Amino acid sequence: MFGPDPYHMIYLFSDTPFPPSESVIAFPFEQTWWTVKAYDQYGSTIYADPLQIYAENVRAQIIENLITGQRYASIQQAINDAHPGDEIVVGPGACQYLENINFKGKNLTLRSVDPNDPAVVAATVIDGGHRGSVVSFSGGEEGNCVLDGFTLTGGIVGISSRDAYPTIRNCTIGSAGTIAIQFWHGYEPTIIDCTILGLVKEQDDPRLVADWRLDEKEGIVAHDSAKGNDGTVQGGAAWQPEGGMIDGALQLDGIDDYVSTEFVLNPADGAFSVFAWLKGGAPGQVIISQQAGVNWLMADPSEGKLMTELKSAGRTGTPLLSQAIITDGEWHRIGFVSDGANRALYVDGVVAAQDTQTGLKGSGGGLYIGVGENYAAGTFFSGMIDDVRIYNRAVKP
Ligand SMILES: [Ca+2]
Ligand SMILES: [Ca+2]
Repeated sequence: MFGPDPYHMIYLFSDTPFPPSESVIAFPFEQTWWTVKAYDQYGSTIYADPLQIYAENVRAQIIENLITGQRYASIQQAINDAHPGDEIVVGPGACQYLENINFKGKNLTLRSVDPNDPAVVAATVIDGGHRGSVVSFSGGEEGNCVLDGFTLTGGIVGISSRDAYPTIRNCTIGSAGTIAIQFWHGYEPTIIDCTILGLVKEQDDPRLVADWRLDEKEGIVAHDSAKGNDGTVQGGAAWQPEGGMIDGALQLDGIDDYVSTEFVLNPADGAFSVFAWLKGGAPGQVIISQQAGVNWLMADPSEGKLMTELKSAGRTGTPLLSQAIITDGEWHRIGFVSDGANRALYVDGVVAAQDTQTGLKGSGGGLYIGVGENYAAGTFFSGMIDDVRIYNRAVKP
């Protein structure tokens, strides 16, 4: 109850058996007093002494969906009610927002009042307490899912992103533990102008079925850090422990060097993805191929554009050629992704070619890294290859 003086409490805010869900964000009188009157189940009533409210002591917490105009008592409640594309604005808290937030796959914007003002960011704090992550992206959030202008603290981790690649801007990201951000292989969130107070950790992904990091210093074994499907280095290819894109890499001579592996997966079995870094090479050379199969990733024979021979088993099957030249001597991350019906080639995180081609032709053979499936002379790769990864699902790089 509110009133203009302690003896006239005339404005009733709520008399429900439940706590009021609305916030009082404007005082009803020039000088406002407030008190509490509570009933119990036996009809007894309790009064608290009225207190005067001083405006300078009160900063209302405002959580508002700008699209619907609806205000909320918690950030999570606002997200739960929101639709994709909505914009939720959170005012600087009188104290911290004690919540663990989950975007629940919704592509919406959650921002502070002024994400570009460091003072606002410092005053808009979400504290995850002693459990979980402060903010979770649990799957399906894309680049237009935006977290903008918050300070995250508490929680076991600051941000957890699984099967999502949201945009996180102007945030100070910390946690009560050592990890500020954790994400799962292949789904790295876009971090812009953030202060990260802790580790950024890539977690294991059970659908990563092979990962040859090529960080060895000697020997003929290329270790697979995902499933232990180690490869064998042939032809005397040279380890480059300092020369890779991610730590070390393998230098191939274009004559007889390559890596062979046991069977990893059959392209006919459905969605899968393959990625690798390369530097160098020449038109017609192959980065990855499959024994008794086709060339998965190669430079086209005339200009060195990324292409794949992974194609439908039927008569309509055709190779897929991009316009992206990969043999220009720079490091490039190349990839092929099939979701079972659509195939796409990626160069440096961007789609370079895509089409629809169902039912890829299968093979139960092992893989070659750095030579074509038929050992043809012009298919041996001359350059460096690094971090070859295979997933048994469609990954967006
Ligand atoms: Ca050699
Ligand atoms: Ca490496």
